Amino acid sequence: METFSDKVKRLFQEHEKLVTRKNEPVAGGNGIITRYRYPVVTAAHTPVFWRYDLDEKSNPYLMERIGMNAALNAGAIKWKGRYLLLLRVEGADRKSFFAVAESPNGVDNFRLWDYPVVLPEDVLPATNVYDMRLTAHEDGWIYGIFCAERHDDTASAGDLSAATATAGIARTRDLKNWERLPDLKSRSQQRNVVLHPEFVGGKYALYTRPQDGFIEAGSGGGIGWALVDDMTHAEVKEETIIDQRYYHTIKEVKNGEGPHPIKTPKGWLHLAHGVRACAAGLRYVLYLYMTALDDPTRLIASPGGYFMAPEGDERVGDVSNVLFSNGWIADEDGTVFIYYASSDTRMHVATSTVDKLVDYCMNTPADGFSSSASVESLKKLIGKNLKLMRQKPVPRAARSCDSCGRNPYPVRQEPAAQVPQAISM
Ligand code: M1P
Repeated sequence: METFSDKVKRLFQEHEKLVTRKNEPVAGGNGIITRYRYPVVTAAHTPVFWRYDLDEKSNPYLMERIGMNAALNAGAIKWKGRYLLLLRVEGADRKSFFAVAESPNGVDNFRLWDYPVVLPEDVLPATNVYDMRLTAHEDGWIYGIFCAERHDDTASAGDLSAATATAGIARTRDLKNWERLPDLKSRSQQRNVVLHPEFVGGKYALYTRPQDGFIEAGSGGGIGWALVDDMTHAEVKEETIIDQRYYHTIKEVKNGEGPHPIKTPKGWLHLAHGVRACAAGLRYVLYLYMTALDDPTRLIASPGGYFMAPEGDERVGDVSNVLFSNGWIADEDGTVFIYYASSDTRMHVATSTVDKLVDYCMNTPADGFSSSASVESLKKLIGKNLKLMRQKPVPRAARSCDSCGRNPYPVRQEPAAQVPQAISM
């Protein structure tokens, strides 16, 4: 019979196997990013000693005492050569808190630090905190801005789900000891607030997301921008929208800045999420945009559509059909590690390069806001490609149907696109 200590040993062995599992890039894809086979962090990655009381006297059945539900929406930073995720861990009790997971290579072997982050509550205490964006600012501090959620006490009696969203602010120098600063003052509710890494005109700059209610963006037109004199008393006095929402796009209902933008020679590269509504509920996808180096509020590239959307198993979880990212790391060699959560349940990584992402932004057609505009973009690419294909024939195998050997594309019906001899069937 398995003894208590055998069971403990097994728990630790299984956990170790999970944490040290080698991750593998998934072959194929769209040439823009590479997904990885396994999630990088899940609730099961939390240490065994967080979940089990390992004392046989107080836990003779070796049962889980504190359940972990999800590990999601992580901020990210490269720190002393290691890849760190500042996770939002959600317990079985629905409370989220922050915890650091560290990896030597950015794609696997993420191991959580022994203790979760202890965030001082010496300001107005929050009921729930989540989705921290990390910014190593040029002032020398690492700032963490996150959503601080509290019950909306102005709601009618008995309404226990009414809540308010405010941007909580903390800072650290070692990711272990945190100083809590007063919440961001703002006329509206705020979620998805992110600190720009550089001073702009001598001021701190924030990406904001004004919203009328806890969920609804309402009159909040999109991703905003505000300059702040002092992070120890941060207040949004003036807010301008730099990336708008539009009807019938992937960001029709709301959008929000992801991690802080990456500085590239061609401009600031931004990762954000866009939300649309459908019969199945809200669908969250990721998109990119770029702003000018000399003016981070000036949009210089706005590729249409999503950059990443939920695929396969990513589609299902606590809040299905959601991709969300608030952390990425640009390495010295130009590799970009994009950390994203799927369906509010687990963390994944996808890799790309700064050059590829900039190329994607600069050369993906912008949203034309109508079906006919989309067809025009498509026609332009098709026309260009068919011309090229006539000049430089595509190998036969690439255009034939494996089983019947016939051309699967109806090019023969289109007189303008006569297939050249070398690739005709
Ligand atoms: O459930 C999806 C996401 O919903 C919220 O994001 P937003 O404010 O943009 O709608 C957040 O609660 C986020 O944590 C969550 O992943």
